Amino acid sequence: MSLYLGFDSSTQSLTATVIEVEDDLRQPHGKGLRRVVFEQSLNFDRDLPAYGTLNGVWRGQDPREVRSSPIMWAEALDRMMAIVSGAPGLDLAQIRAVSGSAQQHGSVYLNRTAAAAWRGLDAHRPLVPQIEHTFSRTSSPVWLDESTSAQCAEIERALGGPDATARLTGSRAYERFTAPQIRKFSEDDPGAYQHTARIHLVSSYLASLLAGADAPIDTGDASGMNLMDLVSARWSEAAMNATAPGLEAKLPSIQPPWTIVGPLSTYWQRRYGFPPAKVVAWSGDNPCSLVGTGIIHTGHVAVSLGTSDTVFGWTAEPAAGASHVFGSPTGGYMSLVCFRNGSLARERIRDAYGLDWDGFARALEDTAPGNEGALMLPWFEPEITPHVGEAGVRRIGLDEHDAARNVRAVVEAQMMSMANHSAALTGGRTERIIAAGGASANRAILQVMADAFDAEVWQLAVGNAASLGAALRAFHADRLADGCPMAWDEVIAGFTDPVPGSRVSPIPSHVAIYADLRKRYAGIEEEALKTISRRRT
Ligand code: XUL
Repeated sequence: MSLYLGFDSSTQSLTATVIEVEDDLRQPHGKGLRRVVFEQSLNFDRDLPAYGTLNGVWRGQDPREVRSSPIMWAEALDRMMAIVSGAPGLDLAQIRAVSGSAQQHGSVYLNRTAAAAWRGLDAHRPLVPQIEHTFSRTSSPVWLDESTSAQCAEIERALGGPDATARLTGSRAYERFTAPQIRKFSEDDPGAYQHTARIHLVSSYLASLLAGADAPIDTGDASGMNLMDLVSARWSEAAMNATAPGLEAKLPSIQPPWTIVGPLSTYWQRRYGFPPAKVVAWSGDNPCSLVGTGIIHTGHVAVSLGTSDTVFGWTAEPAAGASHVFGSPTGGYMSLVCFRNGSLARERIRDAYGLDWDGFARALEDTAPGNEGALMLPWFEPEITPHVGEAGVRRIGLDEHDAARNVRAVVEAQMMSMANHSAALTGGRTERIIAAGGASANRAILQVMADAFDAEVWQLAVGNAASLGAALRAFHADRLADGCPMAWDEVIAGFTDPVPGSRVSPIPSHVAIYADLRKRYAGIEEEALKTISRRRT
């Protein structure tokens, strides 16, 4: 029996998942016992209140600036390792490998003392006091940050425009991506930038803490930076030059997602009794979710309904039209479209009309598909897809006082927008959708999804696809390192099957309504975008 530990350091919480895999190598792979034996989360606002975050982040005077605390993430990791070590029935000695997932794009700025501090951690003292002096910047910009539009424009100009930037790095320059954030930091605080010896992503920073050594950035998370040449999987000279001076020396190396960084450092072994398990490179939450939702072939996509909503799929080649192309942890590419007004927008509507989630679902059930022509553009916050720089909700034929129709309008808008903007991921032939994330428990929402996409929707059995994906990546890398590589189908078997009987099928009469309405929605969206850009120029 082997255990694998996966983490997910997301915007609002840190989750740990432990999977158990029966080691009977006489059994064909995938046939032995496989199960999740531990899953627990720490919520940053609730469980680490001293850091004063709201929904896991700090907002600056300029509301476009959104940051968080790398020290808080470290404290959460320390606390979670203590919790895992004390979990009843978990035989720590059986843990063979550990990996993790982290919110993408966020960056951690370290001074010259960091590497030595990680190497020399004293198991008799907690982690935080030993690392709090290792930062050249004590806050980390995260993916919700929208403050770098000027830097995006400059980087795109230097790289030959948005399309050329997307061809080179997998995405055009986006405000939340790491390169524009690094550029802004180097301009706003050149002294602190100069004193930065290392810039890590959230993923590689936490892997470094576990291994007590400077961890690489994996190809999956590196492709969310606007800095990696997507095809060669190396840092791009041109992108680094377009970003900030002297950057190359500050970046860790890029390595494949199955790289073993080293054993768990003696800090974790002596303090909590962990074995010297392999630390496998961490990756971004989206690449990890691709594995954790079992999306390893084309034609299937996952829709993750979280703080942001994302639609993603696996493609052998970068998909034209995807807003982002990342390296997939399974080889090939992960194409993803990200919508910022996900749970955020659903919660705004729920709260504005004093509903709970049951009331929200009832409102959906009580209203007709198509909402009698009423539409909403749900840009409660600036939107990533389509790019909308300034928040502003638009209601078309929709009475603001009509709670039920506003509920339907926000969900229909989200599903139609996702279906329209993700068509390139499957060439318009989506066979199956795996629904993940908190709101996927709501079958009324899934019915709108099935109808708007004209595809079967299945619910995912596990709670946290990203930390499960991280545990599965640890399993895969461990077998590979031990000379018994496994195909990915075998790695995920028994872990990522959807909930039996959870299928939500599209209803043909509804599909017909949405086929028309999706065109109308696209037209209204296009008109709104024109007024926004006219106002800007
Ligand atoms: C993807 C994105 C988010 C974050 C946070 O590009 O910004 O999905 O990874 O989950």
